[in-house]
Amino acid sequence: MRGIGSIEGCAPSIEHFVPQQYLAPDGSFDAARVAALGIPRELLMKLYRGMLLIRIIDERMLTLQRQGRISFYGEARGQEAAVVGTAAALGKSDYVLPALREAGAALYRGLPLRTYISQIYGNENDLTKGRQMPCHPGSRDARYVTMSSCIATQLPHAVGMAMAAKLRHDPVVIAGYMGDGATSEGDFHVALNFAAVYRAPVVLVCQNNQWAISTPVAGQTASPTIAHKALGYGIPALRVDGNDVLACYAAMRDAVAFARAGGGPIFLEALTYRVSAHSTSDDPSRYRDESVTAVWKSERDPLCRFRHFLRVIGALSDGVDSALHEAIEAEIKSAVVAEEAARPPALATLIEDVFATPTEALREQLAEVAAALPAHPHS
Ligand SMILES: Cc1ncc(C[n+]2csc(CCOP(=O)(O)OP(=O)(O)O)c2C)c(N)n1
Ligand SMILES: [Mg+2]
Repeated sequence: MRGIGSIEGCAPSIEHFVPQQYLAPDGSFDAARVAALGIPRELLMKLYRGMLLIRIIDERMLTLQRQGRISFYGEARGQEAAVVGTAAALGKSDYVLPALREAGAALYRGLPLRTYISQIYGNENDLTKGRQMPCHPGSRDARYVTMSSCIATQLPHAVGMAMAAKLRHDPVVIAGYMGDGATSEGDFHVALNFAAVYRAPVVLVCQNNQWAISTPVAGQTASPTIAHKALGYGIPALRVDGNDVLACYAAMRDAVAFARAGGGPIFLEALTYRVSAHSTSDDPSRYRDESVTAVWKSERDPLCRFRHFLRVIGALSDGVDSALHEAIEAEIKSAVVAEEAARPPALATLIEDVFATPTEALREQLAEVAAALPAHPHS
């Protein structure tokens, strides 16, 4: 999109929906246009680190899952630009309600790596006490609400939180993320309608990675773009190349400013591709042409594109890049060693957090479990 000014108050025509892009897939860019974005070099490097961190964590976690050391994992490979670019435009006191693939946003917002990995192991250090599937981190400190596995349920929550903020005159913005598949859910429509009517300060971000497990986006909707759905509800929409981190950041920055200034909800569609399997329980070669995936994985890779840009502008040398890789690898390795060695959550946590005082029935059941597990080291 050409900016908020061109969309405010009226639906743009379809030609406005050519995705905004600053870095072409081949790495070329218009230096003046990029400079006009005014992104400081320090932030550029932070974006790069955030993207690289996701890429390396995903590789490590996939290996751990294949070795049987963790039970499940869902990669965000190929979507690092959309995750980090959008997250970076939010303020510290804003909130994130994620969908499936935004854990990198939690890390970017300060979730400690060990805490993230403890959640994947579901051990005693896990903030959610092993009660969630792996890859469902949540953090009060990072203002990152635990992901809900039920597709799109986070969207009415995001809008509700935004309404609460509005009623309290709290200038926070809520970012509600979703995948393309989520836009067919009733919750999506409920959330958008309510947000539009009551002008909730929410930025709705769709990572359109073109697949919802085995359903391609063409089988998901007859809408020409996902962004059109927002227009139908009277919500202005932006569309970006989701593999261009600068485009994602710039659009999200505009969107957040729009929502914070009282403009109401705004929608951002980031066009990307799920180059990985849906999760470690999936085999995409059974339902899609993986030669298409190969193109996205190589020529359209968001990390390579951004790395090329950073090299051309002189912000990243081979030495700095490999030092960064090594530092991230070492950080992940020590987090895995520590969290793999950590104990499971104490047995009593099974009945905590439901009632202020656990009921007699729950206490009896706990005793029964404890008796059946005499060797359990934490009962
Ligand atoms: C309400 C609901 N229906 C179905 C599922 C099973 N399911 C899990 S992920 C998924 C696809 C989600 O696709 P999308 O929203 O595009 O996100 P992506 O996985 O591509 O990031 C489905 C159907 C679910 N978790 N919740
Ligand atoms: Mg999808």
